[in-house]
Amino acid sequence: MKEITGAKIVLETLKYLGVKDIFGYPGGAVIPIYDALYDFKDIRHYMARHEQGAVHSADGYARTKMVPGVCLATSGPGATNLVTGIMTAHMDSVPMLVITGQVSTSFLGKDSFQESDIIGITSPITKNNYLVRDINELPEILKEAYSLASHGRPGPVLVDIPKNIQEQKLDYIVFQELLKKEIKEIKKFKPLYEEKDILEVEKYLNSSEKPVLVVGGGVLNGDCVEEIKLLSKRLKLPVVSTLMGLGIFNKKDKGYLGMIGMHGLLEANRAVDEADLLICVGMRFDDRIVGDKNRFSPNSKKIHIEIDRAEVNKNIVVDLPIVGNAKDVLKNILSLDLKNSFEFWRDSFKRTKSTEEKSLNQIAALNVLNEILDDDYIVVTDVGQHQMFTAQHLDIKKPFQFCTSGGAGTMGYGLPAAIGAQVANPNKKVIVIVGDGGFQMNQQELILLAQYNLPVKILIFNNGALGMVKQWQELFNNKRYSSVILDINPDFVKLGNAHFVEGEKIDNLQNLNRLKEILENDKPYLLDIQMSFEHNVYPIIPAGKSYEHTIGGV
Ligand SMILES: Cc1ncc(C[n+]2csc(CCOP(=O)(O)OP(=O)(O)O)c2C)c(N)n1
Repeated sequence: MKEITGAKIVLETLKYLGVKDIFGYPGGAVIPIYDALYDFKDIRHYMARHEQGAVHSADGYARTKMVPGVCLATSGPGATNLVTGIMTAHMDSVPMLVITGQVSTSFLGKDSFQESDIIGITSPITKNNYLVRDINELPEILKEAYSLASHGRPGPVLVDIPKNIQEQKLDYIVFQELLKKEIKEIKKFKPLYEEKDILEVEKYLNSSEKPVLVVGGGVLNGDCVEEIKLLSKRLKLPVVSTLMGLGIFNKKDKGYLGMIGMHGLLEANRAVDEADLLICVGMRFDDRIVGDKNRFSPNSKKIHIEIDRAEVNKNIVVDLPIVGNAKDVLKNILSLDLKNSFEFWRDSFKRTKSTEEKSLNQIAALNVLNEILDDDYIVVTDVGQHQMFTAQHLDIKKPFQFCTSGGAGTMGYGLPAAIGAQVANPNKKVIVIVGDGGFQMNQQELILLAQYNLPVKILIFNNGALGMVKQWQELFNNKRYSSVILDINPDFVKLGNAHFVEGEKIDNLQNLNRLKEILENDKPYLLDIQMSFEHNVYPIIPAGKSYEHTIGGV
């Protein structure tokens, strides 16, 4: 009788689901899976140098390929090292299948060596998680988990597999049957809105003179970019975006004013502040968008189109919630005979233009990038000032071209996420913009560029500081710079070289012109770009405050 091990079942099921690449790190409780990977030809395993690297790579893969990213780690510390990455994916609704090894079932609950209750630990940051106790359930659980990850509002799902289940064997024919068996159908999401809600939209539009369309990451996840663009064109609406929605609209789209929120562009925030109607799609009124919730867009009625009913009326109480699939909702709205046009109001805004810079700084570097980048680029950022500068000034041309940790704001995300994005998109040019602080959080992942020939270009915006925190200490703590000055940094170019990545330091504006040549090269490259310690990101609305408290910006 031909048999198959639990470990092999994992790989065969992943293959069946169409998984081609996984990111992981081995250890005692996953040795059977790694043994099965040894001669398994259909899945490529990318070996991170830290589990946090693996999970962020799976995240970057998912965000730029629109399929769940898959990562694998051992029990105990291996599994807990994934936690930040799972939370990062959870906060930004990124589909991900996380597989962890667990101690054998007879050792569960005994504080066994490298036992951690990863189910308990990740319950609040996964869509669901499963501890597999029976090999017969393994194929079904993996299929269900994979499907759940991208169903409805996407997110991470974890499957914890005890070592003895990986070692057990199952009749191969039984496995084949289980593999092909339809999984319990995840019921198609039943919309919670009714036709009358769609008709209400027309009423709201008819009594509005100053509507603004607010787009969030849910528009990307909900595959309704086309519909949202049609709506904005038909009604001639001004449009603003959350951080997660960047790329849906671009500079060429009429009425598009850019990012809103704490570091939103002045005109974009002004539009929200002055609006009498907000049509918000696939966003969740995060506090970085809202600030003071009693003063957020104070004169507007609010329509909220959202798939996750838990997000409705959570942060902001709205006037017309429409809970459902945004694509369907927008199609329904578009089928109304809407005659409204808000051209005059829309054209009263001028999108904030990036200033021309005379010295080397973040904006100057982004201005140069804007001249180079075309549809073939993917830009990943880390977290901090460089991220906000990029969100404000980079002209992201297309959906899924920009990848950043929004809700979690996870430093250390950039480099491994860029690795995942490059694996997912071998024919695209992947750039990661990262601060000198954040780069040091997962710099060990550099070696993957050489190991797997990944031509990622690293742009370190090196300002000798944990810039974003320094900015807060400067503005709100009387310049008491506490543990934010990085006056001793590694020599980043040498660090790159030690990982077989060439690079150079750029310390004047003229040398930035070399960027084009560097970015076109098919090798990885590291640029250590010297930025001033002083340069801060403006505008900024202090936390918990509203538009009228905006500091800076032009
Ligand atoms: C894991 C983690 N730890 C701490 C923070 C808090 N934090 C937010 S931005 C920032 C500074 C980032 O500095 P750097 O990477 O040099 O980028 P810059 O702001 O200078 O562009 C810090 C410490 C965080 N977001 N994530």
